Amino acid sequence: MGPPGAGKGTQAEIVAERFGIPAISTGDIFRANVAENTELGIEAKRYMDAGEYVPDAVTNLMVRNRIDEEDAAKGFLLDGYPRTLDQVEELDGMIRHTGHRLDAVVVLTVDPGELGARLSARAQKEGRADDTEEVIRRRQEVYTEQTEPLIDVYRKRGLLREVDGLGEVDEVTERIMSILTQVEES
Ligand code: B4P
Repeated sequence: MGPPGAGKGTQAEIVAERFGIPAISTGDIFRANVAENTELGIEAKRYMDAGEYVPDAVTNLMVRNRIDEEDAAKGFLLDGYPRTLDQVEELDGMIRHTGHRLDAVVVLTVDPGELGARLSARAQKEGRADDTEEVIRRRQEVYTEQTEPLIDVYRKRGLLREVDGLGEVDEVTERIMSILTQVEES
């Protein structure tokens, strides 16, 4: 978890590879569908371009199908999911069904000024439609309203691991790895 631009996607890919499990990024799946112009992509694009979350029903079904795939049987890392309280409950139900359990919830914390700079840089590099100044502001608001409350939910469950997301990508990775290695050993 973490606000837009915290580096979730960047870290998720590296960390999942180290553990030999798939990184399941809802943002990436939506973007792939947008690129292929699928029905899901057409629906998701309307929300993403406005900085809003894609409706829970659509997102939950997509994740449910994805974690049922064979490569996720031994475990997976979720990037950008859950983002709402409804998604938290749905995920609980999904993993009860598959027999997985949540080992840890990593939150990347980054100063808001740095987030803006990162997303503007990404806008220039990748040209993402949701990286304009106005949409970035809306995404930050949506995160505060809908996703920040999840931090307390997972803290109460004893699963939360807060990681400083400032610094070089490698430094952040090592911070995450050292925490997750302790979780794995306990
Ligand atoms: P995401 O794709 O999850 O996008 P994000 O929050 O903007 O990015 P992230 O934090 O992963 O940042 P990144 O690593 O790229 O979601 C996009 C949209 O999809 C959402 O707004 C929503 O509409 C929809 N969506 C996704 N999941 C959903 C859900 N569960 N429910 C409903 N809707 C959903 O890093 C950002 C930039 O920083 C990159 O350019 C990177 O190179 C740079 N960076 C990373 N680490 C750095 C570091 N340490 N130092 C300097 N720069 C760094």
